[in-house]
Amino acid sequence: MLPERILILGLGQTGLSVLQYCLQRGITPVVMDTRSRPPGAEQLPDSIERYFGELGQGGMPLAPLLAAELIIASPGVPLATPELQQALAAGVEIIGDVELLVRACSRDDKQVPIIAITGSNGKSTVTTLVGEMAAEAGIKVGVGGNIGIPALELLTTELELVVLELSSFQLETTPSLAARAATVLNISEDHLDRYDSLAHYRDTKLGIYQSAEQAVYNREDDQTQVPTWLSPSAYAITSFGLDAQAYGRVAHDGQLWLSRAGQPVLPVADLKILGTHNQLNALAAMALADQAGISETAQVAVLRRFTGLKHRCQFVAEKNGVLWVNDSKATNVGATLAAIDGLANDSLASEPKAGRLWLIAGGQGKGQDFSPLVGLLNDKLAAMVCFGQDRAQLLALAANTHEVQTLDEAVAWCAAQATAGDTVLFAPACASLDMYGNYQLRGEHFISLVEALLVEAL
Ligand code: UMA
Ligand code: ADP
Repeated sequence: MLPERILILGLGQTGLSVLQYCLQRGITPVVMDTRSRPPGAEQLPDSIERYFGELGQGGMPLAPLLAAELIIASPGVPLATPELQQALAAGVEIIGDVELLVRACSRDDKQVPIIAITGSNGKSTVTTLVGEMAAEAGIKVGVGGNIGIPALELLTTELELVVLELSSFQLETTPSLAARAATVLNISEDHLDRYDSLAHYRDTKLGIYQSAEQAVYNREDDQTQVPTWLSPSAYAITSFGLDAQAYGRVAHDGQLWLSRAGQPVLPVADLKILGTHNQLNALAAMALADQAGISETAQVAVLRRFTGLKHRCQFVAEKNGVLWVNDSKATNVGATLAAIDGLANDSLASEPKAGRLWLIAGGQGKGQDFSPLVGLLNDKLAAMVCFGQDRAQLLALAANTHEVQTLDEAVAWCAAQATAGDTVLFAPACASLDMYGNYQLRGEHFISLVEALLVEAL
């Protein structure tokens, strides 16, 4: 049951979905957003009381927050915001949209199991794989969350399974999550502009295991294990990794296979997604799918055909023997490292690549430590071309860096340097928001620049 006095904090995609949810239940909420023209404002009925723009000391007016019984906060608004802390201290409940979905999925008369996926990288890939596996098995599945579909849009009367990609932001405001199976895929630096330390960011992600029936961790990354403060003995725990245990890999018939409990399931060579990080993604998806009762036949069918999501190590073109790859979704250093590892096992090119690798990087660094890129600059990269807001931090890493102002200049510079056999990888290790609306628009821009090179060549 929802209370009468609800305040939706943050409009945008999430706020709009919460608004619909409230209106459908006969409740007229108040809406607040610190942006003076938040996306979706034009869709608000005139009858809705609203507070837009930076009205209070820290951007939010306190009185409407304190007048609410329940605040439903968008993921872009940190729970640590002082006004929200004051509201909490005054006894106001604060939750997110995912919490509302979780409550709707755990009604006495209808329980819908939830598969919950977080991690620094690979979330969308694994979420999509599990969703497609469920659909292949004939299960009525809703797939959403941070992947770009607000959680409440998944609610239908026929729903049999929910697969949720959850960000650390969403986990901050989802206290009742009790997933059928939950995983933390990996932890590497990200969002340090919102969290005061890597430990704080990691612990927020580990909260996904809270009350899960099955925890699924990554044997290659100790930071993903169920921590002592969550009492690991209370959980059924399994794991995925590159050795032969649990969900892993075994040699069989002269090839390497993905395996379950040492039994071969699918030759690694049959996967169309590249790199060891994607083998880990596939294994995580198998572990989660098993918990959702999805048959091995359905799992294998999807793993055999899945070619990957757009903007993740996506082949764009091969021009004059130079391979151009769009990995705009590499918004942190961990993803960029994985992309380069994936290209080392490259089967995108028509010929095996022995040439040089040129990396285009830059954007908003989100407080990350870029030093893990130094080893690459020394050993694997011909050069890194740096653009965007935090390019100075990247340029300072090594001598083989080159400064440009825009992505247009970066592509033109690489086109002038690269010769047959080389690869140009756009894996920025940064968020796009300094210059683009989102990573998709940034990736589309890169693709259009590469396509323009092809036209010039005609
Ligand atoms: N904002 C304000 N003032 C407000 C409210 C929001 O300035 O009062 C800002 C936020 O700081 C942020 C932007 O507005 O910069 C958008 O925030 P939002 O909470 O309104 O976002 P939505 O449009 O509702 O989209 C959110 C997720 N966005 C964020 O977590 C920032 C989307 O994830 C998610 O797909 C969507 O809900 C549906 O669930 C995006 C994302 O960048 C893709 N996620 C981060 C990531 O993947 O790294 C966590
Ligand atoms: P997320 O939803 O967590 O951002 P995606 O599946 O969209 O994850 O992939 C984002 C980026 O991370 C891409 O650049 C991709 O190449 C890289 N990536 C995917 N899976 C992994 C993984 N398991 N470990 C490290 N990087 C990964």
